[in-house]
Amino acid sequence: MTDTFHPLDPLSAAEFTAVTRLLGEEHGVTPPQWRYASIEMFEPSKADVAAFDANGTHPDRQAVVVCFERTSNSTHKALVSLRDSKVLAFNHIPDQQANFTVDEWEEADEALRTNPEVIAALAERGITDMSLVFMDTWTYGDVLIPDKYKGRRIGWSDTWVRSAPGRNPYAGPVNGFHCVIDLNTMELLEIEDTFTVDRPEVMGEYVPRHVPDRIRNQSTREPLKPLDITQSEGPSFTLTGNKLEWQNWSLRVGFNYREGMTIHGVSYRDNGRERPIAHRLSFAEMMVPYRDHCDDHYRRTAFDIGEWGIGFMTTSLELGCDCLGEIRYLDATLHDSKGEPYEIKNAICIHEEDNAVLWKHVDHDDAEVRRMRRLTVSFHVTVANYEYLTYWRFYQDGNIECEVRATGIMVVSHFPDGQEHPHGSLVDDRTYAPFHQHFLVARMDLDVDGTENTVYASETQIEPVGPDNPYGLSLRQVNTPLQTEAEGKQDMNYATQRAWKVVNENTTTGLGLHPSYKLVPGGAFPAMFPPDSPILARCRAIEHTLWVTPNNRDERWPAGEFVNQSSVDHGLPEWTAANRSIVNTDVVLWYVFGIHHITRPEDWPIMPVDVVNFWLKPVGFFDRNPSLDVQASPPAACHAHHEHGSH
Ligand SMILES: [Cu+2]
Repeated sequence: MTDTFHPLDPLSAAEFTAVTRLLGEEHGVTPPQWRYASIEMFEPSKADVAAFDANGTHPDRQAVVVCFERTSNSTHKALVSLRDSKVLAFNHIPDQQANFTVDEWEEADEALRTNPEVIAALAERGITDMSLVFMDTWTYGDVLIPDKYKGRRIGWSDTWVRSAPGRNPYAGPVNGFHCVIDLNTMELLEIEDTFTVDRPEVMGEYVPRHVPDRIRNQSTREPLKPLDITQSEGPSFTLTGNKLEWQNWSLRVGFNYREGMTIHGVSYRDNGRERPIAHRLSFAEMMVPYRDHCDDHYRRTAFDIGEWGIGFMTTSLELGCDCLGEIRYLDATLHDSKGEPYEIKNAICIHEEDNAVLWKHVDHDDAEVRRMRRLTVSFHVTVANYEYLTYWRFYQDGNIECEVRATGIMVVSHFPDGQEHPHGSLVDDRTYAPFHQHFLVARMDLDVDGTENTVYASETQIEPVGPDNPYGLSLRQVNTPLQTEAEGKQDMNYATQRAWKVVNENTTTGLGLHPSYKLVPGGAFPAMFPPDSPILARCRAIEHTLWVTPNNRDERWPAGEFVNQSSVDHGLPEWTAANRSIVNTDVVLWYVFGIHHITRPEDWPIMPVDVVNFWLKPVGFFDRNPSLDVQASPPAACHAHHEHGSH
């Protein structure tokens, strides 16, 4: 087997084990007194990566670790050299909570379900079969933590009851019943038993055998005939280790506990010349505030990346269901809170897709048409009730598309007859789904033809009617360089169709232009918070569609490094307060988009995917259509050649 190692490869199982062994030996970081919240490869600098690519110089292989001691509730951060088998730093981080761990989530469910007080309180409500109960523990924002519990690592739980084994727990909310739990001791601190609602007759099942006959028998849908995707000669891409090459594209796939899949070193081979486009692409934060101030929902603001880690939430993909065609998978390796490694099989899916027509023209009798093929690199995460499916797609015309699909089960509450539910939509009998928003922050370190780039706001202006414009027709495209981080705070503008170009002004193309890639926004919406909201204070990153910062490897988390139980946003608002120059430098774009989810009956009992996307498109990067050389499909594939008409 050839050595495919690259310094950007994620940590291996052996490396996780080496890290925990060193921290155990040198600092006594051992379970169960300690938990490992996160272990991540400390990514080498751009210069170190470049040196490895140029001459094979190995940078130190390092891991950054967040762990916490449970008795003292103290968070520590460590840096470990794997090359030298040495702990380089081990520091106490005061007043910060590490991310939630999956182990805590599962242990809290177990602790609460077996707690005699919980059992007694649920029995009062007629719930006696605890095997049908599921206690789903959520995180807190600091402002919502009762004073008496300040300084502790706590969670609050929803209670859900399946109507029978195997049925959907999220169809059975126990409204007005929440537990507060100390996650270090797994001690029940409080049962909040505030109100009850008679359970309505709901149809919350989506697994066919649990959907009642009366619903299933209504269906007149014909079954589908098979649709087979075959690639008789295999896929057109090559995957060598984590390096992926296809149709002039070249990139690396990475993975970590927090961002899940990451994309590195994206370049395009333009007639033999390797041209960099992006150094690193990932999702750096997700914020999901539920916009309903009732007892059941006011604490429900999830930071799925900062608090939970969408790497930890990544699920295995299944051939023929999640991805169709000739697939290559990458497995991912992570660790539990004991620091022990485990594998997520088929965590990342890589495949080609046919996507209809790429370009076409019919000149009288002569048609030229090219099919579009795209390369899709994707991963899926399940965050308790919800799923996020993420796709990065690379196209033959130089476009890059990022698409996110949200699906899964909405959180619902029941309400008594005659009561209003002003902050959500009716989805079933006396059942509503609260409005909420899914804000995603994409972190994009673009390097368009090199690291030094300048970002321009690119907008269309209407020219007034006048002697030079008698019919009021002319449009002008105005490009404004963003020079400082203050100017880099940008919002969507429908009226001017604002987009943002990342330009390299240090080089020119054959047309004499400065090459650029344009961020074409999609799925953007305003934060919609009153400015003094303490919930907004935790994530001011969502106040703008775009932020631009000079690249700093320590600036990765837009809402701050430690988001669990946070009170203010220590990320983008603090960094950009320095108002650094962003001219002709190594810029990072932070793009805020997502889903403004005004819930619908059609989203229940399981939500068909809501799809949002944005694009990175070459603008003056190439001298002409770079897909001019895409070959025509073989004649056999284009039957019915052709009865022509006219336009
Ligand atoms: Cu939603």
